Amino acid sequence: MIEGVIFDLDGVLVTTDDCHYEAWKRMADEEGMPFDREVNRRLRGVSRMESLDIILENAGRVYSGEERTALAKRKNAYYVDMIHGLGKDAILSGALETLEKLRRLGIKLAIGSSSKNAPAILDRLGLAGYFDTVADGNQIHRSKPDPDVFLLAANKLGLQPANCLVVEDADAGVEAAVRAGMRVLAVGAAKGNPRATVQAESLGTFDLSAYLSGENRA
Ligand code: B16
Ligand code: MG
Repeated sequence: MIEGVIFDLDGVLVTTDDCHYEAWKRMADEEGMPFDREVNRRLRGVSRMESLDIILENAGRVYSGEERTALAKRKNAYYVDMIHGLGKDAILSGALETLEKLRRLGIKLAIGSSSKNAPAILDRLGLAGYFDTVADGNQIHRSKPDPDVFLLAANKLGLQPANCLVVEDADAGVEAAVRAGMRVLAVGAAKGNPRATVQAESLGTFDLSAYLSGENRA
């Protein structure tokens, strides 16, 4: 029985995955570091500092702790600037319809995001009211692929992991959900991940409420 759905935020509900890429790209270009969409794929779902470490693998020299902190701070400033400019068109296709249908079915809803900016994005786009609880990068020490953020979300919902389904666009997030003992719908960049329970292009091409109704009847 699926009683709760835990949504990743960036790349599942909103287009901010692209803002993360643009902000890292600006920083990397300024520093003369190689960075492209292929490397960016490995950044999906992982924390800010771990993302920076992946970019620095190709940087050609070792960066001190102070330098790393400054680079991450600069990227975040670029990112925060971008999210201040976001409007409702940043909400991905099918997201609102899915949230509304699941609420009508009585399914509990949570956010499980690695991002420390998740609360600001939810407020800015008027999404906060859809969720019973939010677990994000401010509340955990180990980000995806560790299961912590999803286990925290389930705990805050008062549900067992086996009764939760995660929606993810990151391979690291699919892995985190599997390690948490949850089922997982892989969308976007994670579509095709063999570890996922079910796959779809996006929430716009998949009727999650019909899927859950079917699973819960079976
Ligand atoms: P921040 P998600 C993740 O969010 C992003 O996918 C990842 O690219 C980012 O590095 C991470 O949040 C941390 O974000 O720098 O805003 O704290 O996909 O788990 O919602
Ligand atoms: Mg994501």
